[in-house]
Amino acid sequence: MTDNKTLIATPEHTVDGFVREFLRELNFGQGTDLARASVNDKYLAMARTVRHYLMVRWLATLKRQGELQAKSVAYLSAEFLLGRQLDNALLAADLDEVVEEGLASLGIDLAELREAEVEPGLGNGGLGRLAACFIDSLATMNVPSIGYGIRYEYGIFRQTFVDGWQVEKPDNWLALGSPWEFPHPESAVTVDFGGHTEHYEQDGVTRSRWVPGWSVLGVPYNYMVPGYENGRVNTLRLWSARATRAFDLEIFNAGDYAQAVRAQTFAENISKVLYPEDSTPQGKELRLQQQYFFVACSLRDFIEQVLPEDFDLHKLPDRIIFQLNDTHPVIAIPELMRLLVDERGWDWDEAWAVTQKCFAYTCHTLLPEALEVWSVELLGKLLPRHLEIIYRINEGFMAELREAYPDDELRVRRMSIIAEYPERAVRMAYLATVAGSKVNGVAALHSQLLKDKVLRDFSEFFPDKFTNVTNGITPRRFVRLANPGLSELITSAIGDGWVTDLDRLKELEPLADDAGFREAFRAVKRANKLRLVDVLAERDGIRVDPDTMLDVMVKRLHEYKRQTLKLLHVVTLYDQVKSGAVRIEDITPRTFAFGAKAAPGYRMAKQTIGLINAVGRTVNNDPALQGRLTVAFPANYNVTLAEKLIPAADLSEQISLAGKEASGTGNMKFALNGALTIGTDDGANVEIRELVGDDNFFLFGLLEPEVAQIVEAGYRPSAYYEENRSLRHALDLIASGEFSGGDRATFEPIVSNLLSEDRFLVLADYQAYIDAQARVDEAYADTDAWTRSAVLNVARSGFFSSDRSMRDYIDRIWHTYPVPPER
Ligand code: 9GP
Repeated sequence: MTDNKTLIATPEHTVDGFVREFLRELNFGQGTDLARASVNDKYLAMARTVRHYLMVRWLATLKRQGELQAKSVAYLSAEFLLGRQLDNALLAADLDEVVEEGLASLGIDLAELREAEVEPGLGNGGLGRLAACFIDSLATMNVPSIGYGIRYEYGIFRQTFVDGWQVEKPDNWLALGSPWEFPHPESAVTVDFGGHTEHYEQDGVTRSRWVPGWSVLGVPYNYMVPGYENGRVNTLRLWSARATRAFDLEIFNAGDYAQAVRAQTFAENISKVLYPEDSTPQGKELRLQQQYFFVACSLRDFIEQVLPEDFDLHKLPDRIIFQLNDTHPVIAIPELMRLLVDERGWDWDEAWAVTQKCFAYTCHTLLPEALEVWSVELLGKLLPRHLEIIYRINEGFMAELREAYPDDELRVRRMSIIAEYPERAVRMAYLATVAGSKVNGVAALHSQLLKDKVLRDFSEFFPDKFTNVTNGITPRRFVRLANPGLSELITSAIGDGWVTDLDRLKELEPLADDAGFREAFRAVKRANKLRLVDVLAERDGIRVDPDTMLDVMVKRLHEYKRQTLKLLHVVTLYDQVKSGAVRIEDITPRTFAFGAKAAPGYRMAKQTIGLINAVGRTVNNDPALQGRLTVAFPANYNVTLAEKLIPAADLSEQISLAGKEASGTGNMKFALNGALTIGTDDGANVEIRELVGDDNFFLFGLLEPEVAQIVEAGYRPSAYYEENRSLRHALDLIASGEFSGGDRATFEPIVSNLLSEDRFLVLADYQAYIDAQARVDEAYADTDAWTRSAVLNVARSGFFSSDRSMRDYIDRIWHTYPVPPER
């Protein structure tokens, strides 16, 4: 498969081969020798060496893709939350043993070098991690595809706690260099902004052109996306913003050095930092710049670099489908129209026909406030031609609607891409729905609610556009790598085919009744807990007792996810013991582990973090509770920590208010690693419960239609407070200053919000949750039955592989075909 004349062969897959290559990298790449090398030197040299083993596959993949010109998927996503790269690369190249042995022969500990890798935090949470799982599956399944996104110089902030309050620190992940990226400044693309539009006559037709006000350069950085042991390496291309030369030279020549530097900073700001969601309005303009920046680069790249020079763009839908990951990349739609109509001189209608076939849109939310809108004023200022194009798309759409609903002007206005109130604004989800070939939700319930509620008018008008693809997670990272003990156990029982065919986990079902297997399964869980105990001690100075039930809630901090509900459970237990209502010996020893970042501008979420830490301080320092109840809240939850926490968990908390969590993916990771779920009937919990069975899932809480009814009837949270004694005690305890050194003001906003508004019905679900937790305690007491349920969770969760999600996208939306590499 290699071209002998121009390709250097892959280094020998032996310990000696690796050591030779590693030392060469250390000497020639890092410019040092073994005696002098720092840990970072060794890490960088090792990572580059590992890269060499994948290089030939990467080049071969690109060559074959170029020759075959098969239809590709371009996954456009503002976030790719990759996690550490080293282990994934070692796994893909089947190199871990060789590298470990080779390094050991030089007196180097692979484990130490692993810790030198800084995780690229280029995403906020589930949405970005999903994108990373999807590109892993696409590579493993040999699907021609490319991921396009932004190379943020600073990823999601590093969370620290000061007196229990969240303090954000910059995530300077590139400070010591990243060995996994390949910059290509020579292939930079120019992206324009601002200015005005002009209209002119040509051959009797009015045409438009954009006269931009300023430009920046987009420099591509390529990352390898290796398939699992299949000889394929796909590409993730992330764009970094630079000042154009013309831009700064002009000013520089005029002698204003400071201004030239300012201009450069201004341009480079575009890819400077990942925006935490719910951020302040000041960030909005920059965010729109980021969105347009990366899709403009990506479309240009695909059309001008990936496609052959003479390609007839009328056939574009045969070569590409751009999957829009949420609304962030939706501005790509008017951009493609502009490229075809203004730059290539096409008719509007022929451009529209092609564009409609090139995009599909995934919606990831049910919260109306999370559906992006851009004010017409801002869009007009930054992208004047795109605004005109959006108006024209809307005109055509409105005309169609008026024809379909001649007597229903209200409906027509409701469906307009342009909102009139509270300000004139473009509704990006509507634009994506009108222009996209398909619209999908990310779990069965979510897709149904999109059709019935959020986009109801649209699903009536375009009944065939709407579909579902339930999310998934990659079993390579989240089982095979994160849980080596479980992986070995599974493989010893059913062989290793499950890594790429997760449905095969079903073969484990009979083993749930095998006492020996259950014993081995428990031993794995315990080893994972001991591993976590070490990690938390080392990383955070937190002590965890491995003999307690590990009850975990890790996810972004948001009111709808209801971290407060879990906290009320902790406070209730504390209250019961302190008041003597329950004897400490009668409480199941539990460690309550939290992991969550709050968006810096989201006050209630930050308050909740403060409260979790305050309750934790009190509970952990109370001698009466020692060893029975512990709160562990390590700061800066990220993918690397998730990989240690999830395999150790006994109980997975998925307790969002029904109808609010689009899917969740953490819920899938826990089930696959043998934790039982306590959860509401929400998002993908619904499908998890259906598959693992009612007996192996602790369901509680209001159902989505009940929530709607209660809200409609006028929800009064204080009524629950008045009627429920233990709830009243828990809230009163928080309000009394018990957890804040007697200061009643500190957590007053949380309590008063719960009592007066409680938008996510925490109080309404409180008793059901407490009762379900009592069922958990009861079940946990029967160790064997609990293990049986845990094994069944693993055996029945194969559906949640992101490989299956990819198959569903291919069948329902993309209609592409795998192209296996030449062997
Ligand atoms: O909140 C959803 C989460 O439920 C889902 O699992 C994830 C991936 O589909 O997307 C999240 N959505 C966002 O982060 C923003 O829409």
